[in-house]
Amino acid sequence: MYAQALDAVGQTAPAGPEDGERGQRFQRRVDAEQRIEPNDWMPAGYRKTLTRQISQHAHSEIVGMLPEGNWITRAPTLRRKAALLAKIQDECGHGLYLYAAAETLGCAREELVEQLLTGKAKYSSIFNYPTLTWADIGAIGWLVDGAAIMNQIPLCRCSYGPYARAMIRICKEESFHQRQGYEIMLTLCQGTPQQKEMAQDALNRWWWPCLMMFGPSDKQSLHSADTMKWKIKRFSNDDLRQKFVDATVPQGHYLGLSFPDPDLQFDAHSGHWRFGAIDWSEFKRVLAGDGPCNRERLAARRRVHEEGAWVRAAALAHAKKRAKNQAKNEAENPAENQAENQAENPAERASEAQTTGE
Ligand code: FAQ
Repeated sequence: MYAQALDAVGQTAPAGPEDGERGQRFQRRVDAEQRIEPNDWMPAGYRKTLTRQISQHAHSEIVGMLPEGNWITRAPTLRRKAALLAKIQDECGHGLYLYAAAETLGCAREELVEQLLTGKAKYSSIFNYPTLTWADIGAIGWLVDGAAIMNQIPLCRCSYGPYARAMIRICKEESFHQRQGYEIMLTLCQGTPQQKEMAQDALNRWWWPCLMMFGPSDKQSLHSADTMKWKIKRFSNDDLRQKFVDATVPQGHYLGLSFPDPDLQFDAHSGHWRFGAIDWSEFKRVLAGDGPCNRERLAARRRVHEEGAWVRAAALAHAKKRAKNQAKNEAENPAENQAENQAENPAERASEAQTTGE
């Protein structure tokens, strides 16, 4: 009820023959690593899958504030509280840049938010797990942000300009988040035996859900073929998952922690850490709305949306009043406004001069 289960493989529409010469030209631009911008022609399938991915990403950032928000009032020191507050505000900012990027594809933000609140849109499975102890805040920074960075760094080279540019700033901030999380884990692991145990317990609970963040296996992935061809995604789900495991296992060992996977072992031949089978039935359950916190997360988003109705109404009333005053002012002082506009837009004037040959 809260999110859809996985649909049938091969459901997305690739750039079809109906796109003809335009479609081929588009693909040549993508292949030549040229950025696609909002006013450029693009295949309907490209627009659709980008809107889907960017909006799901935005929803994830917004819902992702909730598990950490749970610990703001209980952070152990003032320094930890300040860092956690700043991190959560960053996640909110990421959500807003991403909604803005999705809007450049022609859909209204209200519509996207509505899809989240009605349970039609997905958000990352990871945010349906609870934060039971302070160590979970360390584990989220270290592992969840670590996985997010692994997935998002290649998105800085995504073929769609507004998404790629949003990702640059987001990745810088995520990298700070990852380090603050690892530092929490390090402090706990160098503390009392109870603190270390708490860190180990957090790793035990977050490890497998973090591996699921990268999405279904390549064989099961619905969209990868299209999104890789369109250079939205640069690496497959399985490749990114492997990169994450390779980077993270030595970090865990440095902390003196063990991973909850008896099959985890280093394969000297390939240079990779081989890991055990992921329980995809759990992933499907969480996507279908039956994870530990799905209902709680959506109920929280719906409640704050309702409580924020007066802010949206006030912002709209203010914008309307401003526009009315501006129109009145322009009607009363046309000459003054013309001069002001010219002074404000030197670049526009220069380009006008060029086209008129002045
Ligand atoms: N959870 O065909 P694919 C963060 C869905 S941000 C839920 O492989 P695709 C920051 C998928 O949407 C974390 N659903 O899909 C932070 C599709 O369903 P649909 C979010 C998932 O798009 C840190 C279906 O399964 N990051 O953590 C998941 O090619 C700390 C089939 O899958 C992004 O969104 C999942 N884990 O690849 C915030 C990054 N995986 O749409 C707060 C951008 C798959 O057909 C605190 N997104 N699905 O109904 C991506 O890179 C891609 O969309 C993937 C999925 C890799 C997530």
